[in-house]
Amino acid sequence: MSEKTAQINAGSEFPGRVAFLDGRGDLPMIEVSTRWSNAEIYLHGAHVTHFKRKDESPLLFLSQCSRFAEDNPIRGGVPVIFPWFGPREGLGQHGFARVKSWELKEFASAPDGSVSVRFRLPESPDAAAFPPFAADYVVTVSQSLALHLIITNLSKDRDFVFENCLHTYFAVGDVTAISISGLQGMNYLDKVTSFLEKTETSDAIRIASEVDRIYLNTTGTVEIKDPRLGRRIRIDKEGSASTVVWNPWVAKSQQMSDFGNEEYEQMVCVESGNVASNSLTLAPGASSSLKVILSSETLK
Ligand code: TA6
Repeated sequence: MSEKTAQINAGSEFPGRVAFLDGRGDLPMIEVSTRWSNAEIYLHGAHVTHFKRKDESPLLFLSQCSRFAEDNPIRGGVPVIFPWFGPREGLGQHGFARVKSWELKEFASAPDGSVSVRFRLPESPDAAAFPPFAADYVVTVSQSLALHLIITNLSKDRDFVFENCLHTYFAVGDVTAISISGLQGMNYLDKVTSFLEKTETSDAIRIASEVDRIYLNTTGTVEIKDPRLGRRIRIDKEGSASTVVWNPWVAKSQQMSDFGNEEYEQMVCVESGNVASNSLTLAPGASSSLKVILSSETLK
């Protein structure tokens, strides 16, 4: 496929650029450039794999060992987890949305120069067990990265029960030096200790071993302070009651063939969604909206 570049809003002061390219594994990829930042999004999983502000290092971690192939999830960036989170008897982990090729519906640039790209999950046999639904995903690239997942229950008579999660992999300078705030006092299920329920006592969570926690009933902003890269990452969200914090550490890293053995040192997942006891039930015709805004600033 040749490069097709659409100069959108040619008349506006800050034209945004959207380019259609052959990405890794020859998977179709959209490159978005704005006056502040650039991003890369694969139709495969509607997967944002790269976001970088002009004055900073990349915000998202992408494994050097990631596969870029149909039916395989991409390791890094922002996997879209839907319609279930975690394992499910006889089915793949973390739903099927992340391994499907989404349809590009439209892209547009706002007068300020931010660029939005909308995707729709095509119908698939994998969804047979669920009521009919529509899944739309809008990625907006500007000074920050905004991600908006809209699920609509198209059934006339069945409730739609599902989980969703934007499983963001953040790039960090040294995972042992970062601290995560905004979850103090929240209850969480600790997957490392067989989902034992615990309460977070710290407002500066540190990573010094495998961490895999589902924080429940938490709707607030979470921040990652990264002294090595000299920045604070801010995760604002709407329509999300769960936050998942994950770092595979040493042993799990060695078990993952699409992840480097030392890469755990450069990443942390802080994920926003509705999982476990926070799963959603949509009445016929109803819609849910999960919105996450990822931004960063230099540490003073
Ligand atoms: O979100 C954390 C988690 O559920 C971990 O338990 C770990 O399995 C991670 O997701 C990655 O899952 P994946 O299926 O992408 O290997």
